[in-house]
Amino acid sequence: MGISKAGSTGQEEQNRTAERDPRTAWWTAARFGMFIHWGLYALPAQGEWIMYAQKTPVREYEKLAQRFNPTEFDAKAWVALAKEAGMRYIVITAKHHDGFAMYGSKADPFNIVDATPFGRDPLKELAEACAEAGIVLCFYYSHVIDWHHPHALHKEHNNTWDYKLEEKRFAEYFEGKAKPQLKELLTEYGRVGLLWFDTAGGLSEEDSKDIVRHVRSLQPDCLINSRVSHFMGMGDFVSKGDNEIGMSGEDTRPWETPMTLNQSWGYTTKDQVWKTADSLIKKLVNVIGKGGNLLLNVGPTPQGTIPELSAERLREVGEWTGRNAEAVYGTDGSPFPVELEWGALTTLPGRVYLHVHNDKWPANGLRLGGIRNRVLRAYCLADQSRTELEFEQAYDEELELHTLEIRLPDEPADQYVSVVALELEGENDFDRTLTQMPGGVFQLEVPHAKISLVREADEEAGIPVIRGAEWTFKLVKPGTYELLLVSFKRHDQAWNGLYPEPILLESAGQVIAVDPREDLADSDSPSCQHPYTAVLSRMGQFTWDQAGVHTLTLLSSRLKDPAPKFTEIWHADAVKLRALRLVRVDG
Ligand code: FHN
Repeated sequence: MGISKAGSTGQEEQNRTAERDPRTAWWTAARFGMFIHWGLYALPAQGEWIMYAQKTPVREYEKLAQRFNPTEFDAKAWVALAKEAGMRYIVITAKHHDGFAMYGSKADPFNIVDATPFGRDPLKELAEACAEAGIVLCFYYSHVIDWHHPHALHKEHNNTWDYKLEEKRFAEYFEGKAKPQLKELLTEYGRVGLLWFDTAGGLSEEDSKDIVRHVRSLQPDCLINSRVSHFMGMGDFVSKGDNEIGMSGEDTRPWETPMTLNQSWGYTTKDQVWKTADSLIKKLVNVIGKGGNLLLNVGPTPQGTIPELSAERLREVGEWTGRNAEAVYGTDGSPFPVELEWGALTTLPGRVYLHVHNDKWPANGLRLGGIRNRVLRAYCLADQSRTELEFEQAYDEELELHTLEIRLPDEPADQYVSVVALELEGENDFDRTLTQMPGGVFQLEVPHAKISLVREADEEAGIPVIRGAEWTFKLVKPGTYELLLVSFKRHDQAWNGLYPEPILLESAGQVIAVDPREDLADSDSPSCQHPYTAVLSRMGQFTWDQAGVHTLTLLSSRLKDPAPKFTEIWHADAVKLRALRLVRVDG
C-alpha cells in the first residue's frame, strides 16, 4: 500500500469510513470515479440512445458490429488517465440499452468478442490494467431496457418496431440473458467493485430483490446502486439523478452524482457544450463537501480512445486533486447544514478543509461559525512551505456561537479552488445546528426542515397534497431579509403551472402568500447544471428584530413525501423546490 500525497495510506482512509459501514468503506473513501459509456453507438456518434431515437431495426443495428474495430483501445492508457485525474474507480458499460455486450459473453453472441472484427475483450484488459494500477473496476449493466432482446420489457422505452409488446415474456430475458450475463461479469473478471444498474422502470419488487440476491450470492462484497429498483431503500448507495447534486442532509445513505463532461454520455460529435476544469473542480468539491461521490463520465470514440477534449479536462482536474488529495479522499462532508457562500468544506479527524472558490476569494478575511475546537494552525494546502495564516477565534456566550476569522493571502493559492487547511486540537467538535454563517446569505434547505402533512390530496377536486416545511434556525444577524425561493427547473419546462398554488410563508407573526415567478436565473449555483437551471423567485421580506432561534414555515404542494416507498428517478421532476434563501437587505 503506497503513501498518498497527503501522507496517509489509502488503508487509513478506508479504516475511518469502515467504522460506519465496512462494505461501502472503500467506495466512500474513493470519492471520485470514472464513468465510461462505450458501445457500438460510438460509431454513429450521436449518443447511446440512437437506436431508440431512430427506431433502428435490430438487424440493421447489428451491422454496426461488423464495423466496430477500436484498434486504438489501450486499457492501460484509460486506467492511467483515470488515475491521473485522481479517480479511484471505473464504472464501464458492460451492456447498455442497445443490448450489446462489451465483453465476451457466452449467454448472447451479440457481443464484442464474437460479433466484431476487433475480437478482443476490453473488460478483461481493463480488469488487468485496473488490478495493476490499484483502481477498482465496476460494471454498468442495463438490466431492464434491452432493445436487442425480444423479451426485455421496460415500463416505457421498448423496442416496439421489431417486437410486439403483448408477445413479450420478461422472464425469458431476465433468466435467459440478464442474470446469466451478470453471472459472467461476477465470475470471470475478478473482484467487481460495484454493479451500476439503471432505468429499472417496471421491474417488480420481487425481481428487484431477486437480482440483488443473485449479485450477493456471486460476490457478496460487490456494491449495488439504488437504481437496481424503483422501490426505495434497495442497494448499497444512492445514485442521484443524472447530473443532480443533492442537498446537504438529503440522503441518509452514501450517495453519488453521475455527471457528464459535456451534456451526453455516449460519444457524440453533436454536443460540444463542455464543462471547464474550473467548473468541474467546483462541482467535485460541492459533492464531496456534502459527503457524496462524483462519477464523471467519458464517452470513448469508435477507435477506442478517450476524446482529447475530455482527457485534457481530466488531466487538469488531476493536477488539482493531486495537490489537494488530503482534502478529498477519505474525508467527511461538512458538518454544517448550510451551503457556504465561498465554496465547500470537508473534514478529517483533527482537520477541517475549506475549499474556497477563487472567484469568491474573501480577501478581507474568511469567517466561519461552528468550530468549537481550538484551531492550532491554518495554511493553504497549495503552499508548499505551509506559511501559517493568522486567525482569530471568538465565542458569543449569549448566542452560544463560535466564530473563526482567517486572514487569507491577497491572492488565491491554487487554481480555481484554493484549500485552506485547519489543524484542530482534540476530537472534532462542531455545532451542527442550523445556524446562520457569518455573511449576508442564509439558505434554508428542504432536507433540514421538519416536513408534515397539511392537507390530503382531493383527486376529484384536483387538489394536490399540501405539505409544510418547518425550519428551526439560529439567526445571528437580526434585520430585514429578502426571501428567495430556490427551485431547479428542468430546461425543457415552461414555468407556468410548475407551482400550482401560492407558496405560503410564515415566521414570527409575518405571513406571505405568493405565486412564485421565474424572477432570476442563478447562473452561479455550483449544484445546478443541465438539464436543470436554478431559478430564484422573489417572495417578499421578513424582519427579525432579535438574533436567536426562530422558526419559519413554508407550505407547498411541491414538498415531497420525506419517506416515499417508490421513486421515479427516470423522469426527473419538472421542478425541484430546493430551499428558501434569506438575503440580508440592510448590509
Ligand atoms: O438512459 C440512461 C442513459 O443513457 C445513461 O446511461 C444514464 C447515466 O446515468 N442513465 C440513463 C438515464 O438516466
